[in-house]
Amino acid sequence: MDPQQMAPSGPRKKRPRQVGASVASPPHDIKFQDLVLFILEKKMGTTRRTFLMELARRKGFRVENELSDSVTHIVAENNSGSEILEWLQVQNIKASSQLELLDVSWLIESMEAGKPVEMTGKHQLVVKTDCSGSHNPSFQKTPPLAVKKISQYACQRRTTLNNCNHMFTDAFEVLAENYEFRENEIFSVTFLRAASVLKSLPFTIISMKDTEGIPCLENKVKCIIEEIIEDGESSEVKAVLNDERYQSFKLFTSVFGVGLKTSEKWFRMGFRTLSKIRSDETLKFTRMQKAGFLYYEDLVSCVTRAEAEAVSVLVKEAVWAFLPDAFVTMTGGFRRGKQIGHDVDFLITSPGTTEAEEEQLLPKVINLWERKELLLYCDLVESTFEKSKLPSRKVDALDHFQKCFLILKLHHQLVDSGLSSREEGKTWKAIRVDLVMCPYEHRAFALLGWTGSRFERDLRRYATHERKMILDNHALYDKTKRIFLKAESEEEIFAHLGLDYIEPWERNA
Ligand code: DCT
Ligand code: MG
Repeated sequence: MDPQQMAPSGPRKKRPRQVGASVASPPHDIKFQDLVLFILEKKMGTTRRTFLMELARRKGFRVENELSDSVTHIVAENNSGSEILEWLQVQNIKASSQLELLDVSWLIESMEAGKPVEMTGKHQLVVKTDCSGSHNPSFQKTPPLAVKKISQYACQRRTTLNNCNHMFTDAFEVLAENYEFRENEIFSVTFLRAASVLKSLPFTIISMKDTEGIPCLENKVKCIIEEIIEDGESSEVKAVLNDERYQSFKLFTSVFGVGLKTSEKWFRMGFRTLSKIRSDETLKFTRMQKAGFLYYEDLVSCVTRAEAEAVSVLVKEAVWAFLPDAFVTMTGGFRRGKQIGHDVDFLITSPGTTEAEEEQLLPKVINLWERKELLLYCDLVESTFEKSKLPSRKVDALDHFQKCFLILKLHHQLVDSGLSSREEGKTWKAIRVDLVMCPYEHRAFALLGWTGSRFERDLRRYATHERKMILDNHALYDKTKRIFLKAESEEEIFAHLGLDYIEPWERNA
């Protein structure tokens, strides 16, 4: 199917539907127009929150699904005023207009009374002010707050692994991948950006009203959201999942070393299964693809955190055998708190080493593993660092550090003390491991880059468009001042860019 045909051609025809109310519940009359409530899920839990929201609505209260400008009161349970403020800050919501923080006891009493009861000190949640040196902590009334706009840049949003919008983001990721397979980068990026922004939301979208004010949601994206809200699924996503080309590309690219070009070729030749490809004698495979087929089962089954930790021990042992002062940091998805990954990424750097020592480390490590018969595949890429001084303008470009792409043999007994049950016979699992060696003065930039995810690309986009700076895995260049800005830590890079610091586990955009 042509990518153009895959795109929805315009807004979907609408069915009569309640706008603004939860799709799951019938509309209720609002009796108390002056109050707009938002019930905080934190420490309360989804079930209780949903129950209270429904009950309050039935009693005539206006309860919003999300925190918006119109909200006048936040209702929370087991949270102090400071905790709510902290939560608001994490959601990127800053203080500015009038907003009250109330304990759930006020809502319960009000519902019992059938009308809002007076808000007294016992209901109002207070925020501790700075009380340094004082034995008598002073309190202030809830400060004014207002909802801050959600940024179009992922680097200005906090995106943890706690995704409340899986239903939508999974759909967008399928569509983005399909467009990528069809080399339609624009549409692919549209859906990836949409997925990224929804992952940062602290609430689940349950009506189209919830999408108001959210950036990166183009019309074609909103059509899919609307369809999922109404029907529980998207017909376009369903069609893609059943599409032969999508299924084949998905299968072919699951082999290490197989990209879009090879997949296209195999698809055109009429291949649909890996077994047919493997057994075809006319096909030529690269060394990478041969390894990909050889260890296919192991490599498609994701790397667990326990396996990643076991690999980390191996890497540290090997690196420290040659450079005892080296820093070895697990980067990639595991540094962002993920429990599984497709590989394990490590950044290695060492203060006070000569260039020659640095250059020799990865070859020595590889050699050691080869002697120990742990090396199943290795591709060492030499550093091209000196040749390019300026940060790259290409946001997707590879960096110039020396690195190696490996497949290591990880013995089961090294993982979880070998406790978990395994298939009989084979005593190890093949694991993809990437090692990057970077000069010590560039470690902060390399760490930021290799921690990922797409977040990092948005950080570069932000630097270019909002700060007239160029950021890459090596450096940050200020085009206005024409200088490189040094940084010893990731925090310093954020500060140079004028951004609030975002922790690695908040970078799962
Ligand atoms: N990276 C980079 N430059 C590249 C390739 C990758 O800076 N040319 C960064 C981005 C993410 C990080 O390195 C690790 O890459 P992956 O392992 O592909 O991603 P991941 O987030 O670790 O995901 P997974 O869990 O699938 O390994
Ligand atoms: Mg990784």
